[in-house]
Amino acid sequence: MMESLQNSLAVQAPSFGTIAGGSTKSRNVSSGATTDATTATGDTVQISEEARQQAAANQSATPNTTASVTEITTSESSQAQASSPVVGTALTASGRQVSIQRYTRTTTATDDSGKSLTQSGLLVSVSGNEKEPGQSYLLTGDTILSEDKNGVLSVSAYRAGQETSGADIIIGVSGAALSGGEGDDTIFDFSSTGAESIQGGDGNDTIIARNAIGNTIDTGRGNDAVVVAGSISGGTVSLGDGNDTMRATNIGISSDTSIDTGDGNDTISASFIGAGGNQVNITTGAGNDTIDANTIGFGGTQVNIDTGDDDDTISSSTIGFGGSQVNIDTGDGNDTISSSSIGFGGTQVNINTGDGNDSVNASWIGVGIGGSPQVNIATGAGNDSISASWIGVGIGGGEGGGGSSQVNIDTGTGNDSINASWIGVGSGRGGGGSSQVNIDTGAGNDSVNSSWIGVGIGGSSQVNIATGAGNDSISASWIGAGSSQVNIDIGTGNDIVKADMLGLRIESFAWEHLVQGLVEHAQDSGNGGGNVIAGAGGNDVLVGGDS
Ligand SMILES: [Ca+2]
Ligand SMILES: [Ca+2]
Repeated sequence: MMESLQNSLAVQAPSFGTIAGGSTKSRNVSSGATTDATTATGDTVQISEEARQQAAANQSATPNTTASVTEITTSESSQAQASSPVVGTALTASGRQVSIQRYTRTTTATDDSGKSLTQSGLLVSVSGNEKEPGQSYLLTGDTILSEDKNGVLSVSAYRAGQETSGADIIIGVSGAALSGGEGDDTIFDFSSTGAESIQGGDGNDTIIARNAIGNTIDTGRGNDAVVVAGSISGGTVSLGDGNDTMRATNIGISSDTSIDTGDGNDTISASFIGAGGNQVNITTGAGNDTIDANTIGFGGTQVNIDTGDDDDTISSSTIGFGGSQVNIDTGDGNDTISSSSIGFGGTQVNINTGDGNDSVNASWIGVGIGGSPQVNIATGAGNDSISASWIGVGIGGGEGGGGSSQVNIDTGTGNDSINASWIGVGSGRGGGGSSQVNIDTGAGNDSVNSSWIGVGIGGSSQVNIATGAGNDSISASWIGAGSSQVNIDIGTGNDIVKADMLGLRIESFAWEHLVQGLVEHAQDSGNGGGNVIAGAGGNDVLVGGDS
C-alpha cells in the first residue's frame, strides 16, 4: 500500500482556497447525474466572512506554520507539486482524487537581512471532478475533507467531533486525537510519533501513519487497514471484527505492544516483531489469518502470538533469535508455519498448531551457536508434516561459544510425517556442542525420513524417536554417527526402520570437515554411542546396510 501512496497523481491546473481558523470552504459540485446547470458551473464557492478576514490577514503575514492552511500562488504551487514527493493519496466518496505532498518553497517574503524565507507543510490537492477546477491547500494544522450526500466537498480545520457519518478524509499533523466516526474513513497521521489516539469507528477504514509510539489505534468494526511507515511500539492497535490488514516496519521493538485484529481473515506484516526486553502480544481471533515478518522475536523480547482457530499462516525468516522467547498458538484448523530458522542462540520457541492438518517448514529448527535454544513444537491431532534441513544443532567451543540445542516435537495423533536432512547434530571445535532431539509422532501411520539421524563430531547428540501405534516407517541413510545416541521406539503396528548405515565412528572433530570426514570413515564400524531400536508388538522390519 505504501508503494501506491508514492504513486504520483496527475494534478490538474489548480485554483487555491484559503482556509484558516476552522472556517469551511464548500464547493457545491455534485458527481451525480442530477447536477443542474447552476452547480455544473462549479462556481458556488462559499467562504465565510471569518475565513475572508483570516485569508486577508494571511496574505499580508509572513508565512508561518500555525495557520491550518495558507494561500500560495498558481506558479508557486505548480512548481511545488512538480518537485514535492507524494506522501498520501485517497479518493472521496464521489471519486475526487486527493493527493498529499510534502512541500517546501522559498517565498517572496524576506527576513530583516533580506534573506528569503521558506515555507513548508503539506500541500493537499483535490482534482478529478470534471465540473470543478483543481484546488490546492497548504496545511499546517489538522484538516478534514468531507462530502455531503449531494457530493458537496468541504475542507476545514479538524477538531474532535467534526467527523461526519460519511467517508471522511482526515489529515493529522499535530498529534492530537483523530476520529473518523461512522463511514469508510481515511485517516492520515503525519505527526512524528503518532496521534494521541486514532479511532476509525464503524465502516471500512484506512489509517496511514508515520509512527505509532505509545498511542492507541482502534479501527472499530469493518474491513480496516492500518499502515504505519515506521514503528508501532508501546501502545495498542485494535482492528475489531472484519477482514483487516495491518502493516508496519517494526512492531514492539522498544516497549510492550499489543495488537488485536479481532475475528475475520486478517493479515499482519512487518519487518521486525518484537525486539529488546519487552513483550509483544498479537491476537488475530477466528478466521484465516496471515502473519508475515522478517524476524519474530529478537534480543530478549517475548512475543506471544495467538491466531485463533481456522487456517492460519505464519511466515518469517527468523522465529526466535538471541535470548528471546516466542510463543505461537495457531489454534485448530490447518495451519502453516514457515521460517528459515526456528530457535537460534539462547532462545525458547514454543509452537502449538492445535488440531487439524498442520505443517511446519524450516531450514533450521533449534540452532545452538553461542546459546542454548529450546524449541517445542506440538502439532496436535490431524495429519501433520514437519520438514527441515536441520533439526537440532549444537555447536560448541571455538569462536562460536558453547552451544547446545534441544528440540521437542510432538505431532499428536494422525498420519504424520517428518522429513529432514539432519536430525540431531552435536559438534564443536575444541568440544562441547551438544543437541538433543525428542520426536514423538503419536498414534497413526507416521513416517520419519532423514539423511542423518544422530551425529556427534567433537560434540554429542541424542535423538529419541517414538512413533507410537500405527504402521510407521523410519528411513535414513545413516543412523548414529560419532558420539551420538539414537533411541527408536516404533510402538505397536507393522513398522519398518530402514537405514543404509547403522553406527558410524567418526574421528574427525573439525566441523568444517564434517561431510568429508563422514565420507572418509564410511567403512569404519561402531560409533561412540549406543544405538537402541525397540519394536513392540506387530511385524517390525529393520533394514540395515553396512554396519
Ligand atoms: Ca466518518
Ligand atoms: Ca472500522
